Amino acid sequence: MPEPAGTFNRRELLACFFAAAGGAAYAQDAVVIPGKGPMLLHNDRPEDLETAISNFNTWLTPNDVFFVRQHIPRPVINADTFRLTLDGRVEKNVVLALADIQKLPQYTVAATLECTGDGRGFFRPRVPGIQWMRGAIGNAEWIGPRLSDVLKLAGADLNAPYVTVNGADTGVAKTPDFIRSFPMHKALHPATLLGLKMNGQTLPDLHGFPFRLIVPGWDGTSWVKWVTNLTVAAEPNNGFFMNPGYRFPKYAVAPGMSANPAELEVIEGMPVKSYITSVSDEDKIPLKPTVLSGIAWAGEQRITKVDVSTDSGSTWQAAKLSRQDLPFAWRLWNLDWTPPHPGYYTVMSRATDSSGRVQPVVATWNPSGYLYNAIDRVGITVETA
Ligand SMILES: Nc1nc2c(c(=O)[nH]1)N[C@H]1C(S)=C(S)[C@@H](COP(=O)(O)O)O[C@H]1N2
Ligand SMILES: [Mo]
Repeated sequence: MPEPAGTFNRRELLACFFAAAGGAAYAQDAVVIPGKGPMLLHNDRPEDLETAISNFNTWLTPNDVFFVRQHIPRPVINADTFRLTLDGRVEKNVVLALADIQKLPQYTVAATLECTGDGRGFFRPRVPGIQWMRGAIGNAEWIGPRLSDVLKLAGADLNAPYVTVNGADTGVAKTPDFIRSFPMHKALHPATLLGLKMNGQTLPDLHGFPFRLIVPGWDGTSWVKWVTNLTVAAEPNNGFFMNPGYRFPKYAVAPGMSANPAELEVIEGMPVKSYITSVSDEDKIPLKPTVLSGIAWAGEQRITKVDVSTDSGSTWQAAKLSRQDLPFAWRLWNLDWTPPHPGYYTVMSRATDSSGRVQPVVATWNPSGYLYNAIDRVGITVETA
């Protein structure tokens, strides 16, 4: 059996281990999750699985190594009896089966899905919660009908301000039901889908079979899996996962301090961010010409530039960006580099987007550890061949 964490570097593993020592459920032994390849295990019930950085060298992230995030145990789904109910501000309540969703015109959207807590493990002081490092993210091609076409089947009031979405998982013990609301303008966006397929395959159970929301450019929390209810509403849902969950301070708070609840805002579009993926911490590479490469993304914006430094940020060089430049999907970048001499190097990547946002040197600390997006940094040793 493959070592599930074998492709993680020591820093990532240690962070995970220390997080586990802090109380989170963590199995030391390899657990094989059906349908998944080697992943870093944060929790096994429900499954919270992180992708190893070495899987980010391709534009599409294969389904079997795509990260998984669940708050409550995964529902048991029977495709034949699964139903989606549309209600609230609609002409008539409608109950739909999988076949009804399959009959609608199908669209393909490539989009990066990133958990709001991706990179939480980097925040200092530490923040409670899953200590994701770089791997709570992936890029996939999603296929399904537009959410707007689904809403129209019930004669939804498209001027209503919100759509509330519930999935088949229900609350257990102290964890409430996972319900999210989002503004009608995003629900009606042509790239917002009810996804049936992921990278050409039927949506896997772990990723929301029979269908999940695809909300390009927005944080993973909005991408509700196993959707059972769409409610057209005048007000956003006020359950735990909308308030106080998944909110970000309007004004930055001092690290370690709490935020004023009245100044917490719902998270929507994601920030600008990049990773170095061709090398990881503690790698040793030979003294010869090499190619540094990685990925960059920016929520609802486009990536316009990635700068790379091989001297701890003293000087920067523009990397080459892949020609493939689609909204909502990450872009690959690379830079030819000939190390001038042997020794230790700190390699950094810094992305800029179409709205002028640039990755910060220090990510904005916040009490829930969301939206970590500091300049990426990897320490490697160049050895005389
Ligand atoms: N029904 C339901 N949908 C959900 C969740 C959940 O717990 N239940 N988790 C959300 C969060 S926080 C994230 S980051 C993404 C993760 O999607 P993935 O597991 O397909 O990678 O699903 C979202 N959709
Ligand atoms: Mo998430």
